[in-house]
Amino acid sequence: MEIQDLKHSGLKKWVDEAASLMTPDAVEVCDGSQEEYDRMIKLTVDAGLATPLNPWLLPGCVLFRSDPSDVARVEARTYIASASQHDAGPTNNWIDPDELKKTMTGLYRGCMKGRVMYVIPFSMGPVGSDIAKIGVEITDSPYVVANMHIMARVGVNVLDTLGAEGFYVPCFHSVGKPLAAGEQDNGKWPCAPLDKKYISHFPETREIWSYGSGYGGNALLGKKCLALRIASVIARDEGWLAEHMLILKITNPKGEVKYITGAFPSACGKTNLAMLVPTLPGWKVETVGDDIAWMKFGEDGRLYAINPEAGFFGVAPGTNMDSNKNAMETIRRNTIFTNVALTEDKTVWWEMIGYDAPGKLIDWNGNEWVQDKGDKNQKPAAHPNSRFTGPAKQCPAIAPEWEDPKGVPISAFLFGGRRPKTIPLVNEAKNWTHGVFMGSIVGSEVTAAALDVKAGVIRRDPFAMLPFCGYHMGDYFKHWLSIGAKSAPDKLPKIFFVNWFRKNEAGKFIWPGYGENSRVLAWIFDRCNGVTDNAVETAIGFLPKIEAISRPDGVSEADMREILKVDTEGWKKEIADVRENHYPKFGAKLPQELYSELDAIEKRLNA
Ligand code: OXD
Ligand code: MN
Repeated sequence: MEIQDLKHSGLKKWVDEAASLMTPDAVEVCDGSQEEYDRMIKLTVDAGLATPLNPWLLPGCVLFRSDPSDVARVEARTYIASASQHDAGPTNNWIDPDELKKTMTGLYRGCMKGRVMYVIPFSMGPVGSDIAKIGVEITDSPYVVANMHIMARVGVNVLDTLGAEGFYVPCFHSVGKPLAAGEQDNGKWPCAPLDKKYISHFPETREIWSYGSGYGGNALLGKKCLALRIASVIARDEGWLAEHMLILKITNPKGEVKYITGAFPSACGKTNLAMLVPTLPGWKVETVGDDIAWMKFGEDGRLYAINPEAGFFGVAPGTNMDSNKNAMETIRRNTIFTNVALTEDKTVWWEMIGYDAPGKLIDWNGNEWVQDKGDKNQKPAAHPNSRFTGPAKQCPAIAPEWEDPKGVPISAFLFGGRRPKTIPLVNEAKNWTHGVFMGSIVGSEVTAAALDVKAGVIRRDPFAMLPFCGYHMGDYFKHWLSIGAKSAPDKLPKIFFVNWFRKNEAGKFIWPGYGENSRVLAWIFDRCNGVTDNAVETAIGFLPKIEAISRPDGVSEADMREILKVDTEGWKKEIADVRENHYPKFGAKLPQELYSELDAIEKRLNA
């Protein structure tokens, strides 16, 4: 399809202007077809950027190795360029939008020389759903086109839905590496140096401008940029929720169904929870989404959620048949792997895949790598943030209604993080405001290996949205409180705090996690079903009675008492930390209701 075939005059003008600024050799409007996907992959293989994998063992799969400077989201180069700095808040990077556009226009000038400009019309959410939104990404990366085919709904039907005047989020993307006459990528992942990378959001005008990175959330602009940072602003303005949440469907032995969403900071097992295989007999968990949920009120006053994405962009290391069988089965075909290791028979390997490295590998840097279990300092073969991009429809646990345009009615919200101490296995909020308080103090333990901070430090990541909220987090808390006022308490989801990561004195996990978490989900299910004799009311919320959660092998009654008690001293420290270090960050925008919750819990703990 050509530019002149575009029926939306605003879109056509925008594409024309982008082409004059970025001066690509050609412009192509993407149609989302299999032919197009195959052509994109062939282009990258021919450019030496991709390796086709073994067609017998991993049909339709391909491996990319990115540049070592381009392996993850770059939060330090991510900007919320609202008109006023105050609106971006203290937790976002800010540059004046006019100044930022000037700088980036300079970078964009001529940036696609020697390349093709692809125009990708995409829908986040089932095409035509009232909750879905349309975006159009302009990119010079065939890798991005192929990934967007999997992660979003791409194609002509999106343009038909957009019509001549519909609303879309314009998204610019360039890898920032023009090619001179005759020059080719020749096996070198194209990107710009770190200090030239920009992942910019203009919340008032709903625009995204990305430059210099070809990787993940920096480049697949439907995901974190549109579905979270820009959508969170639209949701605030329109009275709905755009959240960093998985969506799961759970069915009890009687065949009753509930839908639950959950927000956990990155690397706390959201994808694993969304695809969990229950150990509790008779229970079933199915997947609706693993990373993002958009929720709007239905006419019945309940919140309905859709998964705006169409694929999973999951972290490979640690994914194995025990931790996530459904993910492993999803990625057996038609999957793009990035920065994992390559085996001699052209399959993939990563740390904690469940078996030793089979022979000589090529690591994510393209070097030969032989596993040496004696060498504790051996560099990993797969980058710790190496990824698979796999189609959601290939997941054996995908719920049949995952693409229902109406969404699914949500009964519970879970919040959680890695907390070795204090926070119990599960705790139900007393009411909506108390639940918002719990979401606002979400934190997770970081390890010294991952970040340059002391091991054991808890990093607060409210609602798991810290890197993804497109406006001031104090206003975001206020928005959550206002959502609670829009419906009757019995229509709103109940709110729970969960913690699979409690450790004993010896530093060992007390709770086995993974499929055993179904025992906790069963208790949550019953609470949502109106069961009341399975809980006790405490200073911090409703805790399960000890016998209300059945014990997995290896967990003693004393263990259960430990992880289901109110650790009064620990909670007093928690409250003090929130009061002294966390809430003051948000200044006058921190809603008074949350300080009142803090006072009330403190009073109850001291009673
Ligand atoms: C992700 C993240 O990639 O949260 O989903 O970092
Ligand atoms: Mn995420």
